[in-house]
Amino acid sequence: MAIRKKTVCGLWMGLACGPVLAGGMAGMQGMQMGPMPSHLPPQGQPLTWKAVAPLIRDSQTLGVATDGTAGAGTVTFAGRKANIVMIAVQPGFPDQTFEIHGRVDPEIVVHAGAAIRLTLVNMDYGPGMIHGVVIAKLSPPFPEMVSVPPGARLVELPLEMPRTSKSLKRSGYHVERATFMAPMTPGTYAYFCQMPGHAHGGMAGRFVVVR
Ligand SMILES: [Cu+2]
Repeated sequence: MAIRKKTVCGLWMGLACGPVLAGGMAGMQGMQMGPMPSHLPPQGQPLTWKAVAPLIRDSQTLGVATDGTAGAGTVTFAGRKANIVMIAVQPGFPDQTFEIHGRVDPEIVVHAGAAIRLTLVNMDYGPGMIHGVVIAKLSPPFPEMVSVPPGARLVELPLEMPRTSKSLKRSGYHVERATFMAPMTPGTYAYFCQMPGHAHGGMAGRFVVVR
């Protein structure tokens, strides 16, 4: 794990659950939070490997992944409902990245007006390896501190603590999820981690809404 990341996260450890990092909670107002499945504990409590394993499998199977000529490929969610499961730093993948279908920071494609359930599993390990995700009408390059203009945010999953142990199967994992509607107007948005420095360091990708 990169020293730079540890430094950044360590500095901001005290803001782990702070809502202000990506521009405040204004975008959360009116957002519907999806209920957690009944077999999972309440949000904020780490999940066992047994509980989180189906989510990791969903991340690798839901949607259709394609490889482009450049970049990390695309994962397309067809239809009017999309169940998107993102992993923050899946073991074996680079630091400060999101994984879906085993692709690093892929472009995500959804349909205009689709009902989306977005889930983030933090699989990173180590002091301060805290991650969240915001989807907003922004485009790179991202500064160290990303500011989201009012009205630009589609959804925000709060920052989640790292996994609790080096041992994958003995560890506890934090999971957050939310439901939201994709915009009715096609366009290109961005998803990114709101931890200071992470989007700047590459923890970001394109979120494309198509008709
Ligand atoms: Cu992050």
